[in-house]
Amino acid sequence: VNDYLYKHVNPNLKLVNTKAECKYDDILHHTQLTQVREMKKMLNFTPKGIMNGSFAPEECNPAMSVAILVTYRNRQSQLDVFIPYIHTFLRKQNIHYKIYVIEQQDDKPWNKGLLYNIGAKQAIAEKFPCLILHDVDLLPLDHSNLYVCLNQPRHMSASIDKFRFVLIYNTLVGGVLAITSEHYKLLNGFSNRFLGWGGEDDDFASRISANKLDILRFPQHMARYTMLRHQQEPENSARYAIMLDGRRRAASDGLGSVAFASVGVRPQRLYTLITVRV
Ligand code: NGS
Repeated sequence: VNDYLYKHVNPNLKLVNTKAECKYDDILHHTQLTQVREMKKMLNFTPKGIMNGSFAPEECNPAMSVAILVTYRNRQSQLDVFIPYIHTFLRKQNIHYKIYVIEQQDDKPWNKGLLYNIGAKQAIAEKFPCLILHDVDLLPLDHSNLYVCLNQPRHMSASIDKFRFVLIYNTLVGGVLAITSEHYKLLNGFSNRFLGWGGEDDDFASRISANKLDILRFPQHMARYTMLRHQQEPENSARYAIMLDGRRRAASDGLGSVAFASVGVRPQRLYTLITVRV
């Protein structure tokens, strides 16, 4: 971004004076600095107080219990950053939370909606009233971005460095989304039919509006995230066609109709792993 700024400065508009050039690095890289600070803390990371991916504050009664659902396949290096980072972040938020990593363990097309439905079923069976659907490549930068559910679904990652901290479209719910278990059930969860990258979140957004729910957001400066770089799953070329009859399908395709070859639940210290074969 800095290079971009310098290259595109119009020399004719420059003020002629003796002052030094303004520097933008500190401003532009502010979040990166935050990230570096957090990364340093991660190096000293200890799993104190965490069991099966779950943590509750000792000194007070948390107002909310939250299940963090992280869909995942084949990105070990990101998981290695995400898990200590998010525990470090969440342990300061005075909430009771539990992290579930839902891993698709086959080479079939990526089915994120199905993975979320399977994770949600487990979290709901364990009586979590609030679900936070979380991409493994997004790290929250602002401690004011509380990981709790509100009375309407809340899109938490409205401001991502990859998109220069701008919300790319109003109905976006992908990235990080907080939704009560009640609302998740009301919407019949995600469609299970989106195979490959893209569209399942937009289909979920249309379920939200079909059920007359809103999408809430905190102010941009509280909703900033940095995105870890990675290769994207292959695009789903059929996604627009599937979205077209989304509303008609919503009742028959979702949380109530998950189908899979096998599911296993394996508690580990830092997260509960749910393995899925589609
Ligand atoms: C839209 C996709 C969404 C996706 C969003 C942001 O175009 O699934 O981009 O993607 N919708 C369709 O493809 C229909 S991102 O660049 O953050 O990976 O979430």
